[in-house]
Amino acid sequence: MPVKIIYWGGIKARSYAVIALCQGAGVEYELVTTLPSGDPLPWKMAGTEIEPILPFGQLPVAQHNDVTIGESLAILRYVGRVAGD
Ligand SMILES: N[C@@H](CCC(=O)N[C@@H](CS)C(=O)NCC(=O)O)C(=O)O
Repeated sequence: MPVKIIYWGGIKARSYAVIALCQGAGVEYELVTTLPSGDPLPWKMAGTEIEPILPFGQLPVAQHNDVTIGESLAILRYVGRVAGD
């Protein structure tokens, strides 16, 4: 099952390192983009339909099997473990 990476569409920003690690380590992933609320900036996740699944109310979030992880550094660590580190 691929690691699902959820992030805003159009920019990579904090999802970039996660995507790069998946690619470099050969971990299958699926990028799922979502739209933030509020235009113009600052974009906020509060009030969006996916807010309930965000552990800390922010993106990126990763989902894999029955695990949902917030915080990009924690996601990197998780992907490292999936890769066998
Ligand atoms: N420390 C967090 C920061 C996450 C963060 O700032 N996410 C921003 C997008 S880059 C966000 O979700 N902003 C919308 C909000 O705060 O509602 C991480 O590294 O994952």
